[in-house]
Amino acid sequence: MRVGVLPAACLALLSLLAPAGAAQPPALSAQDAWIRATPGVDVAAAYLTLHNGGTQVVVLSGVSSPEAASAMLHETRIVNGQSTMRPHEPLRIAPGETVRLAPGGLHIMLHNLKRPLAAGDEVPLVLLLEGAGNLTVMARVRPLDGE
Ligand SMILES: [Cu+2]
Repeated sequence: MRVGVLPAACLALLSLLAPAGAAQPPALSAQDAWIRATPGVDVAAAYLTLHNGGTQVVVLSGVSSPEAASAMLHETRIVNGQSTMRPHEPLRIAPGETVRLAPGGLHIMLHNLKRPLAAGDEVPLVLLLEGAGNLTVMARVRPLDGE
């Protein structure tokens, strides 16, 4: 009797594809997300303030954006008087901690933007939280001479 096998297999597959569900809302909140757009290049840096209002450590394990082919967390450092950037993932945020991503420090680097960004545009940033799903934040594009 092989007849019953296929539907059972399909059901098993469906349950695998179903969302994990029942995930608690992330304790992480994000504020003041903005992007510094530089005309003529297809990379941009995004900044925001993250706050962990929960009782557990939140780990930001990655970032993506539908507007960019790739995105990652970067850290700017001064090495031998020169500003360099390097990947910084994952980012651990302790309970009650506020982490500010700001020019000269941590930032989200967007690579291979799919379109030129103009001041006032809103770009979604998807923060991947380890074991806690995603948090999508809208970042507003500021003009280059803005703050
Ligand atoms: Cu960078």
